[in-house]
Amino acid sequence: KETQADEFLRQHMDPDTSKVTASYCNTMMKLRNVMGEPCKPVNTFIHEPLRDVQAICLKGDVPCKNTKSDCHQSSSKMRITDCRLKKGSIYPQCDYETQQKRKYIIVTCEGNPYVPVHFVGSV
Ligand code: UM3
Repeated sequence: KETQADEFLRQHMDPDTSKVTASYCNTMMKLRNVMGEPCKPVNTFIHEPLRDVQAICLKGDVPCKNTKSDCHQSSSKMRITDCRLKKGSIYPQCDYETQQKRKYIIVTCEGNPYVPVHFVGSV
């Protein structure tokens, strides 16, 4: 069974990509099987080395907006791509807008080893 840590890798990690094209999100959301039903409204891919993303868990505690999880914010800006579902897009034709950004990212971490399990957002 896929662990939450593995699910994070599948849904959010793409370290080897630096430049993305307009079709990146439509390709990746399918390839990584992220679309869900209904279409997942927002999903972010991170283009940084895995060790740098895992390191976020070890420092940078920040308050979470929801109650119980432990949130951690990156100490530097990271290269990310936000995939946003276009208006009127209906499953299974999930059509995504691709937006490349450099922002601080916030993740929740769990387990031993203590690793990212959810992407919370970027600031
Ligand atoms: N989400 C992103 N990027 C954002 C905001 C939200 O990927 O900027 C995803 C993360 C969550 C989901 O999925 O939206 C609900 O917040 P996850 O828990 O599977 O990572």
